Amino acid sequence: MTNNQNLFEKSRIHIPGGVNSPVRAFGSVGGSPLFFKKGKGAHVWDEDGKCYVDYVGSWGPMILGHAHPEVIRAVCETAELGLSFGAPTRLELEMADLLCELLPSMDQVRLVSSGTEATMSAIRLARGYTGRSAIVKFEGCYHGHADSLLVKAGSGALTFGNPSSAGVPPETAQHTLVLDYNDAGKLEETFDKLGEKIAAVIIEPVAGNMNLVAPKQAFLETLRNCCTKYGSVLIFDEVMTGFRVGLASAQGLYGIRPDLTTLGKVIGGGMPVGAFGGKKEIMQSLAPLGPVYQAGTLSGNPVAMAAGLATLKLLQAPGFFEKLSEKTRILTEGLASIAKDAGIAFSAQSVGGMFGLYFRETPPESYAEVMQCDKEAFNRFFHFMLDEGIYFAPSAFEAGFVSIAHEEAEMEKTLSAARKYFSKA
Ligand code: HOZ
Repeated sequence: MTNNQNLFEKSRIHIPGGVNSPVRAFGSVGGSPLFFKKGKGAHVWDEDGKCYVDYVGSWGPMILGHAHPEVIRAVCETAELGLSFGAPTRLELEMADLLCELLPSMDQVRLVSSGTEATMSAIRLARGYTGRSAIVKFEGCYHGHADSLLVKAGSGALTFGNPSSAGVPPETAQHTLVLDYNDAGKLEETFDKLGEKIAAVIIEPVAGNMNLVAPKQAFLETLRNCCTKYGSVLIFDEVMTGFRVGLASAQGLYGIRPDLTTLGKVIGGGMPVGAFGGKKEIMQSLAPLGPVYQAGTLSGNPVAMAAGLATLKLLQAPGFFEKLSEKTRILTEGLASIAKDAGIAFSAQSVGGMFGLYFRETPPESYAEVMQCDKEAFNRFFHFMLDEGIYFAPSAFEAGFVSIAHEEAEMEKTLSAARKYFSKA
């Protein structure tokens, strides 16, 4: 038994399923999960000492690569001064000022401890601000695990949703409408019928939790117009895309100004963090100013702020996102071309430092199309690449991430392993 397998067996005794987040269990791809011991730059090492080129990057935050010296220094220096005060600190002010400067849609922001907390709070705020209950989400988009967001489509396009997890009361799910991503027509139809009841629409402006699905520009524009026309709050969930697809995030890339934005991942540089912010008029409904309650002992934690500020400082370097996007494009275009030469039904695409790999002729545009991908083909590819020392997300339905520390050598290693695989597949 390997060290990884041994640790997994032991973990199952006191941790349900042996993991603290389901996808880590390798349930989708099969086999035993890796336990990581360390990371440096573009690489991670497991408990058996094997080294991998890492394309998960802690699911997005590690945009500078692992253990970047400046981030580690900021964390250590801040930790020396105390880990948590449950009171305001200067670092929270610095973070709030920086986020509002980098995202023009954000007048004010509140810092929390996770992406789930950010989206859950943004939904409550939108409901409190509008006095309405209904919300709209899109099938395949994931916004953390708050009850009202663990909902799948109901029986018809205009019916409210059903819980997608046990433990979510149907009464809660019944305030959530689930529509198809990129379907502008259905969105308009829904708003024409129910617009005055809709408190908010929440969307991943580039979907990254059903593999990667890129938005159609016209769809995002329709979304903005519908929300403006009916006074519904448009929430961009940029927990994944924030400072990952560009310095101005997805809202800058597509030129759409949301009313509220949720953030996490990159803004914590690998420490637990979340944030939600937007129009001042809406944000002023939050306690202690307004009637919408929200609080947290570790909110704006100084060590997390220090890691996030150090990360955000480095990714503002001139040309950072051009370089990151180019690296990611080299990876996806390389993989697609190798598969094409081998006659395999495979496609790939990237947005900034995020990418999607699909065992399907063309990149999917909706959840239904994602479901048409050949999952078994992905699983075989995943395990071959893992053996070769390449760590992709352990599920056909997750996006991948490249860091600025991924260099030509790592790309070449990846493409050469893929060449070996596709020539035999
Ligand atoms: N939310 C991630 C999947 N899209 C998984 C996070 C984790 O397991 O760390």
